[in-house]
Amino acid sequence: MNRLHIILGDITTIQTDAIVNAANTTLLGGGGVDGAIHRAAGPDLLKECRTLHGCPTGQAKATKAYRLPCRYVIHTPGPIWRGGMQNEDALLASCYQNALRLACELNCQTVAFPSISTGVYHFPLARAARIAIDTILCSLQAHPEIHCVTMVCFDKHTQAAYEQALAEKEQLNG
Ligand code: AR6
Repeated sequence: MNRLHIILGDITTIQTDAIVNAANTTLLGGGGVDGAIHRAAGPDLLKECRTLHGCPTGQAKATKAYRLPCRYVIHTPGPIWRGGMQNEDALLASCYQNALRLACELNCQTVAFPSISTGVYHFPLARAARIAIDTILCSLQAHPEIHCVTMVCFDKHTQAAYEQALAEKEQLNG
């Protein structure tokens, strides 16, 4: 059974146990997908985020989802791209790994991710997609309790990059 799906869509509309937010380290909202999630969840999300006192890059913290059609929002600040020598690859992998570990602790069976760090944080898309796909597939093996992960891409260019990364991985594994 295929447990990783790549779709085109708006993550705020996805019915799943948890959605992941590409946050910043303050966890106090921002633009992009973070702004969309806060708008759709309503002001109580920000109230709960204030109690978390931020989150380091690559780590993850969960809140309730309020008006969103999911149970939890898992907030993870991705790395800002600074040329590739500042541990960006490992930090991006940590985001996916820690978000899925937390989802598991919260008994989530279905999780949706946006393309972390490839917007305002300018992580190169193909490189980010390969890291995301590798890390998600690896984490799914470690967590059989998670039934399915959906990568929710906001535009076709992003979707194509994730599909390409998954195809490369499948080719490699025969
Ligand atoms: N659903 C799914 N994906 C979306 C949505 C949506 N509703 N809206 C945007 N995206 P970005 P980052 C895509 O910039 O690079 C925020 O201000 C978007 O097209 O949201 O990790 C935070 O507070 C892109 O493909 O996140 C941080 O300060 C992807 O989500 C900073 O931006 C990520 O783009 C984080 O930057």
